Amino acid sequence: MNRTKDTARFARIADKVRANEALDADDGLFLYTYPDLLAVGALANERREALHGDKTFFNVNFHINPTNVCVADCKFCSFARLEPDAPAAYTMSIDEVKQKLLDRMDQPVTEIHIVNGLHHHLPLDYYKDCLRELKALRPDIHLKAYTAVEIHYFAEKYGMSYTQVLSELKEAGLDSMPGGGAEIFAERARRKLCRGKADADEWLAVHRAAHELGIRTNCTMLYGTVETLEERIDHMLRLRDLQAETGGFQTFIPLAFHADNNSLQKLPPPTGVDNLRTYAVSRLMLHNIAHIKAYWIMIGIKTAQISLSFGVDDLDGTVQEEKIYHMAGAETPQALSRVDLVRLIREAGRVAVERDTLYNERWTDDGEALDGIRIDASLPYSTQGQGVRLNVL
Ligand code: V47
Repeated sequence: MNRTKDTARFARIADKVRANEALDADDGLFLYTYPDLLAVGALANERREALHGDKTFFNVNFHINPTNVCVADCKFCSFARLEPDAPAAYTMSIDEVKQKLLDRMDQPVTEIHIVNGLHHHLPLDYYKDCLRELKALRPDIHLKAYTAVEIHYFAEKYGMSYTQVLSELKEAGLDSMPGGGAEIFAERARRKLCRGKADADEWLAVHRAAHELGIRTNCTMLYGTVETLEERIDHMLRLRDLQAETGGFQTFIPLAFHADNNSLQKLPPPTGVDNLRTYAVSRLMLHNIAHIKAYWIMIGIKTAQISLSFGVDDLDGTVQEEKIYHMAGAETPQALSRVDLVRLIREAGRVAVERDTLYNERWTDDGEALDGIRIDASLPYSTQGQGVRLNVL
């Protein structure tokens, strides 16, 4: 390796980043293989600070997965059950879905994240009723619901266009969409991972249709399975192209593969270096997407905290009742309180900002108390409200 030449190439890329120019695929691959991880991280951090300063966003949310019954046999998935009567398959009634919110009516929740398996038989009304009934209970709550893969499935199953499905769901209460189901766009890898479900063009077309209806969406990339670095960069570039067209993506969330209880169990998990580098490269490649989120549930609290110096500006939220990753072996807690999140962010030298789903700022850490609770940075986080004190969410 020619170090002098490499340093000069890195400096040229840094100039492009500082001028907010789009990096190309070769630049992305270079950043993925450049030996000085901290230099790549520092460049991503520079970009993060140019966009957001020290602000680090989180929200108060929880997840509902109304059914895990799914026709798709994705090799990386530990959550789905392929038949409605398979062991551990479940489908909640609308009343059970409502109960999830009724159990939390005293919490300052601003968002519910709703994702399902692709159920064989449920009518579209089931998905609309979920939204309608939750909105009836808490009209102010933001419903971030249904992935592009679900919308594509509904469109095929009920003979509707993406726009028709999305319009009906919007009318029933859908406010925005999560970024799941993107996996990795490259056809070669997708065939091995999730043959038969929405392909890259279909996933992107659903998001385009959502953006045209004014529905903001997130985007993700599942990494650490069978994909190459070239395929990761290709994935980012396809997202960047759609963003240039519509501007509808809010945040990009790299998702590190978890191998327990699925058919890819033999794969080693992504390393700490790979995780941090992927956050940094994402920040640098996706210059037109405002936020990079580290989903602490999946990456672990420790790496999530460090990622705040590698391009990340968002830690998702309190979460509560996560199933998809915990069934795949995630060892993180089921929830973090607001106090925990603020302390983790403060300790990383950043300023915690509680946001709503659309990144309107609701509360900014001024070093003082949060809702009357003194945030004590000298206590280990587990002592101060780690999921057990959900009343202080
Ligand atoms: O689409 C499933 C991934 C996604 C595994 O939009 C796995 O705010 C790793 O999209 N190992 C669902 N990854 C989660 C998701 C998400 C999460 C948090 C916030 C948002 C948002 C979106 O999780 C799936 C798939 O790509 N996934 N199984 C696994 N074993």
